[in-house]
Amino acid sequence: MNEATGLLVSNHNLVYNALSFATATLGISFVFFLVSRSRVSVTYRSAVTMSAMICGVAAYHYWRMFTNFAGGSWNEGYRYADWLLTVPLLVAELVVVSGASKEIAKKVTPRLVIAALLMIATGYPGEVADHGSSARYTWFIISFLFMLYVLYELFAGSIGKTLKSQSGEIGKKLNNLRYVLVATWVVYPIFYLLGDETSFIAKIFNLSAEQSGTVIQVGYSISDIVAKAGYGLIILGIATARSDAEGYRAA
Ligand code: RET
Repeated sequence: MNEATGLLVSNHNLVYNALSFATATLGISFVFFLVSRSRVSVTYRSAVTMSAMICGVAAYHYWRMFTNFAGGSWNEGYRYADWLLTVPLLVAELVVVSGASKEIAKKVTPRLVIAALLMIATGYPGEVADHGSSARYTWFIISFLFMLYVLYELFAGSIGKTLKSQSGEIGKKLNNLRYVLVATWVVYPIFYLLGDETSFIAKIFNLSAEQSGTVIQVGYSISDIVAKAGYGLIILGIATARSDAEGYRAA
């Protein structure tokens, strides 16, 4: 048993390593996206800048989480502060590379950003509520509805139609981007549920309170790496392909 965190040593080490790994991966991704900006034309540069911002902000928060955890304290607020800043950027950069007209982008971006903010803001009170409490499930459902709205826009709304209407290599990449977004987003509510040992899903796996606490932290950390750095790579790929197609040659 680790005296500071109350976790079994093996579980403590797993969370410690996941937080450390995420700090390093996101920190180096920040540098990578910064230096990659010149590979794309001015039109798409803001998307790559956003990837750098997302990874930089996240590296800072992971560093805070890692040092806190290593020192025996924990504040879930760091995660949510990180998501509050990064998740709206993730949806905004998708619009930049989507090929949507300026009018559509202007209309849809604020809607997507606000829905993403509300999804995170309403998830937080549930995350810190007592395990098994009705507050935990009520906030879950409210937050989930905002997530469904974002997915609706990406599949059926005007951005969804713009993404679907494009052919060739870029069309294929945009479609992949959309599916990567769905796949990386849906795992968060699943880890939220797994993190409460009284939930039906944690019971299926017979998780103890300690195992639940480990699964949620390791799960969120891995998901963040894929949803931030991995997703950023796909965005960069699309931005590069669009720049090439428009005749841009990097210096
Ligand atoms: C919460 C609370 C429970 C309900 C739902 C949630 C959704 C979280 C999501 C987070 C995405 C984070 C990303 C971070 C990457 O940088 C808040 C866990 C629906 C979708 C993509």
